[in-house]
Amino acid sequence: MTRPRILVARAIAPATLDRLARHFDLTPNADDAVWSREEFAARLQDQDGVLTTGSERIDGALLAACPRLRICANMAVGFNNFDTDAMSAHGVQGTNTPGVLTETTADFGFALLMATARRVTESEQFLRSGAWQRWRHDQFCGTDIHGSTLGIVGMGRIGQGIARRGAHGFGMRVVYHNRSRLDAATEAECKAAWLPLDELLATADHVVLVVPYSAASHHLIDAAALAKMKPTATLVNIARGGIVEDAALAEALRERRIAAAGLDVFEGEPTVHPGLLAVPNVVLTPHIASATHVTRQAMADLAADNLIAFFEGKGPLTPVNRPLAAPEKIAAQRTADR
Ligand code: 8YV
Repeated sequence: MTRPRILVARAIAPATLDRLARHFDLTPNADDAVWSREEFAARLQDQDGVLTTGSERIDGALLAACPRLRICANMAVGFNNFDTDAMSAHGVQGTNTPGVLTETTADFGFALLMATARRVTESEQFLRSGAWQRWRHDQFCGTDIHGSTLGIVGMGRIGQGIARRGAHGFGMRVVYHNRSRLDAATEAECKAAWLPLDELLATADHVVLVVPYSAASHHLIDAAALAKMKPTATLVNIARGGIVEDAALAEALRERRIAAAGLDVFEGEPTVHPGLLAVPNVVLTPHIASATHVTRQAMADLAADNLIAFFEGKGPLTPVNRPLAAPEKIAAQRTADR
């Protein structure tokens, strides 16, 4: 029996590569080389599956060029890099890595919130520059976390983790906005109350974005939304670039229309809007919310588990689409299974 051929698009944990190599004819990207879209498509030509990260775009054009491909296992909970409709139409399964990064990402959301509200990186830069001469009563005064109102936009697993930290750890009043309301028991556990977005923006001392990226959430936080926030408020984005209109945010920060922002994700990352680099009242991190050793290993493992389960015929563990039956893929599966 020939083994399925799997491409790993980026460097990942060696232990996971070893495990994958026991099941598949594996092509890793050991050097973490940067591939153009064309090169990626060329490398995918003869592959049955691919392990992607959030950086590889899988769309109709790519799938049309890779007829053998049957599964894309994303090592990320977000899967806005997948055109799931095109994948379904091409009979390609998509999977993601929910659950394993929830608490780690919620921890980081809180770290970024605290660093932003209490001006941690701005004051460190001041110290490192040698500018610190003496104590001042108003030096780097920020905004309190404890006892303040936390507004969470997007109340999935990670949003709920942030709510629990805020309500139970810091005595915050928690309000949230989500397409659908949580059930009463989850609201009670998170001590969180649903609000319309406009009201949340006007009420919250700290707004944390954890909503998935989609056409509906593109530029959800634009100049008009920022204008609704308190001038003392902080904004934290650990969701996706593109949910915030970075140019509008840079202007709002420069004009102190909101107090500060903490950003782990950016429109067009790794490029960062120059207006954000120019203002002091923003904490900037390079998309690291899930970056702990344990969690990145768990994400790689779950992506691998999805590939293994799929090719063992057990079905994917954490699917993100329902592929339509594609006769040529089924024929390919039968051939591979022989
Ligand atoms: C990943 C993420 O680090 O899981 C997600 O959706 O944004 C991050 O945890 C990134 O997408 C790499 O795959």
